Amino acid sequence: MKDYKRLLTIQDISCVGQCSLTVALPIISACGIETAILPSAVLSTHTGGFTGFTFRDLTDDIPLIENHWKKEGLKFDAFYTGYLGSPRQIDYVKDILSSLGKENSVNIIDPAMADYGKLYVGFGPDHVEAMKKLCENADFLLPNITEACFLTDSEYRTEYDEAYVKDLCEKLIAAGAKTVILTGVSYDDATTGVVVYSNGKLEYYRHKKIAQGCHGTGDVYASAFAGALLNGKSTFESAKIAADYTVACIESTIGDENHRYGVKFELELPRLIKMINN
Ligand code: PXL
Repeated sequence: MKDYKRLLTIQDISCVGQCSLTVALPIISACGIETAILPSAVLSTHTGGFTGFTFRDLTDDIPLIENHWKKEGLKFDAFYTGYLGSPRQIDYVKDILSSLGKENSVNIIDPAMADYGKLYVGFGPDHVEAMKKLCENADFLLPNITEACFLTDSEYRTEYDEAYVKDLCEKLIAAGAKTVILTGVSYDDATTGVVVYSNGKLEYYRHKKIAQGCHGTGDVYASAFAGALLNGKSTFESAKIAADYTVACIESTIGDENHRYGVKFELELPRLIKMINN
């Protein structure tokens, strides 16, 4: 019988916006992984570029759901956490990682809270402090440069060299993460890439940079990474597959001026599955 893994992903549902759960559930499921969800909040849209969005906080439901699952004896092979709505919610999530994990369960943590040097709307320093504690538990930590800076109290720079990047990774490892996958690492105008850092070794996968910034690409990346990793791909191969998939999703979307809130990740799912099965 084919190995069949069960992952729990905890993040919000942004009803429209192609990010968080509306991206994670289809992508990871398409990779052949049973994907349970724990919605941290329900928003009418994501918070980037939209105004007047609704926000239903589900923090109080989290321990109730956790307790039910505990009674049912449900356990997970892997966890993938993304955007979390409040520091209290982050504390609950930390508890779930220890109470509902199997012996060798894998924690994939995307500290989705900031980009372009700034925290997302509604987040402050208390959110960063809570997220630091969650990240101590990461087997795989997937920040962008902005998030890595907030998590390590480092200066955010738009121009940097490998020494700066290595320093960020080392600080994240010193804080408890086992492997860091740092996204959006760009040393020139034409290319960007992903750094994989663990056991003192830094590897870099460079790929094409597409000028237009699209929302939700961090979530698409982390979901594809989780899907590849749980299919037995190595960390570097998973980081590379996720990067190639994300670039393809952006390329499928650019040029459509009405579609600036997310990427058309659905159109590229066959490509992702092919790379995973290769
Ligand atoms: O893609 C990250 C994300 C997830 N969820 C919500 C967001 C964002 C980014 O802005 O607003 C609600």
